[in-house]
Amino acid sequence: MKINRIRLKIIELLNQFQGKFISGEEISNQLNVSRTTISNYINELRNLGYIIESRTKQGYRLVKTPDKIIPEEIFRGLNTEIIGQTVFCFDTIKSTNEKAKILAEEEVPSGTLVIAERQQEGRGRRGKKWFSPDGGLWFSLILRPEFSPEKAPFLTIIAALAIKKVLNKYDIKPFAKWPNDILLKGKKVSGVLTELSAEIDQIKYAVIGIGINVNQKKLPEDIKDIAVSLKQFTGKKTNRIKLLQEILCVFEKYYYQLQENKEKEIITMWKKELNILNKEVKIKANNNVYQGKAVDISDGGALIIEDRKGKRHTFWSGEASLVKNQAE
Ligand code: BT5
Repeated sequence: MKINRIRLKIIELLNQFQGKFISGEEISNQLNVSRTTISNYINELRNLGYIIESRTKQGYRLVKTPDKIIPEEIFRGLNTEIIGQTVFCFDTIKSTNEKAKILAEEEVPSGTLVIAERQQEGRGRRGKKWFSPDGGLWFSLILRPEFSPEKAPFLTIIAALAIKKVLNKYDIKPFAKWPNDILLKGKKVSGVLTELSAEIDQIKYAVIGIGINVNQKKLPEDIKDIAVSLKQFTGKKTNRIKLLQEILCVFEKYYYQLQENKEKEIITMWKKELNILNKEVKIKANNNVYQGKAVDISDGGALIIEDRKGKRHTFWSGEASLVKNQAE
């Protein structure tokens, strides 16, 4: 489903008249389309889950907007220039990252958002499974950055920063273990998967996949001990559309900074948000386990740890865990 101009305008008008009736005639005049077309669109909206009351002579009244991923709802109130301005919404999809890669080959604009209610084959890093049932946010952004591939690690970092900053604003203080690992009380609430199509000196496109457990009351058996949703953590339901819009907006701000070569600023922010910094960690990478203190972020965005002998190791990715007796 893509944004439809008439559907968008009708939704906007119904919202403008919040709680009041708006006549079919007025909608049809404003949109310059027939009453029958309006009536068809109203029925389509009802099928999508909108509750719209209709009364003879008075017209239509919006009673309830569904808690659904609908492109026009994402677009309304989205305060960005490029990120999310083109949207592809799906009910069920294998993986938004996979779909985004196909779309990226088809020349869709940079900033395109691919989002689904549920994924059947959601993926984590290195072929790991990402459970994506109803109630979460599962989306991918297609980007066509003009910078060189060596700056790509920052894309994961700014995604993690955006998620974390927005959750901080919601008074949920997550723990960033690694850019792809955002935790609440030691359980994973969100993950990021960045995939790249690049030549040596040029990125053709990047796909940033973001998964957030939001309103699920229960999580699948396989992950229930290691994962958590915002609903389970706060006890409250979160407006997914609003959360998404805020993340996209903050992400865009950082993305522009990256385009303007302001990596230093990003590193400074990341150092404040990366909660394993200055802690004793174990890093599993390349079939080895390294232990040491997470001491710094390199200019390129990698994690630096210092082992007991004072030797420094640089990690671009891996599995991080805190050495026991340190709070997550
Ligand atoms: C990640 O991988 O954390 C990246 C997750 C990216 C998911 C998004 S959803 C939209 C887009 N489309 C996709 O197909 N993927 C992206 P990684 O760090 O490798 O973590 C994977 C591990 O997290 C799994 O092995 C499980 O242990 C755990 N896991 C799986 N599903 C989870 C969930 N819903 N919540 C928390 N943890 C989960």
